[in-house]
Amino acid sequence: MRITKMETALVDLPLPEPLRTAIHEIKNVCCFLLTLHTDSGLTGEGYGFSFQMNRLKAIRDFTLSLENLVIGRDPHDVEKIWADIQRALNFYGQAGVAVLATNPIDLACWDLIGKAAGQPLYRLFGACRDRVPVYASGGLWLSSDCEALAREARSFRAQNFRAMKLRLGSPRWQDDIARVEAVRDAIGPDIALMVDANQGLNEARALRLGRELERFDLVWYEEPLPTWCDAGHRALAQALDVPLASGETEYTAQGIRRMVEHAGIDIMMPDLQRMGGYTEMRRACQYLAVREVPVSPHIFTEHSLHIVASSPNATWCEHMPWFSALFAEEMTIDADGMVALPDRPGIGFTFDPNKFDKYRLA
Ligand code: SMN
Ligand code: MG
Repeated sequence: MRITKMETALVDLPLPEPLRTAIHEIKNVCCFLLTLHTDSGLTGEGYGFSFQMNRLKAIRDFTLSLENLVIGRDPHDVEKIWADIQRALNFYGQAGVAVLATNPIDLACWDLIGKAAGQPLYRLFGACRDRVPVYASGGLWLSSDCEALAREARSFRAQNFRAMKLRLGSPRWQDDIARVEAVRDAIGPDIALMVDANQGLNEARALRLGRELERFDLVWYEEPLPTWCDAGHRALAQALDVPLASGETEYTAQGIRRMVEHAGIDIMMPDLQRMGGYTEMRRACQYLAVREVPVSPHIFTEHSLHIVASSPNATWCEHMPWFSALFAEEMTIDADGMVALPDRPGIGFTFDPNKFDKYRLA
């Protein structure tokens, strides 16, 4: 099987209302779709995303610049393709746009490998489960007040979720505690609760808030500090009785390794596009398994399901509904708050232009 053509599309998915985290103002979810055509007739699909279309176009252009390393290749040579791309992009750094641009190519190669084998990816990777626990992440934003948070939390529970994540980072820590109280009161003690401060705090604030958070039985306290604050994370981990999670803005398995070795984070959250696709994501997860560090992949639910189902150290899969508008196949949350892995070959979620055509850029 040889790759014959790269086809791209840009899709600008509007959100019903703007969202805020401690550091993001989010109005649109912009996606760059990549389809790899082959001489076998099979096609492989991958995508990348950002919040700004003008910057996403730069990622698309970087991906297209890699055409000479992709056309004519057999997607089964995905490790070599990944290495060739990183070598070609060494000048631009093994992070940022260079890695983000690699991701859709790597995803599409793996999609082709799965389709050629007639197997869903998690089974090719080596399955350890065929359904995975998910937590609701498409809500409980910093832009919602306590009343809205309680309403949303109850609605997540009614949709079968057994876990959910709340965004923190209010100007006053007392307001963050009121937000946690509102959600905990709404869902009761049996639903798992995570909180995420999106790198919005400094060490003193993160410690003050963290001490107050200890009484809520949280699954984790995510990104209290900027990603590079290794010493600050270490101090927090020592001082606090709540597990720390981080890692979503680290690039490649090397970034994940640095954080584990120097920051002492309890739960690592590698992000598929910042790993540069499944090839490096699996390397990161296997490194974390050796270090006995639990993994919960960051967003990209349709794709991350395969990582959670094939990584013994993976715990929760993040349920972010933003990208469902791209795919023909739907996902259901069962009565236990779990999602079953697709039995379809490859990624098992396929682009459906009928769903996104109205959001596509000319
Ligand atoms: C997040 C995800 C996507 C956009 C903004 C924030 C968040 C998470 O950090 O972990 O889900
Ligand atoms: Mg986060």
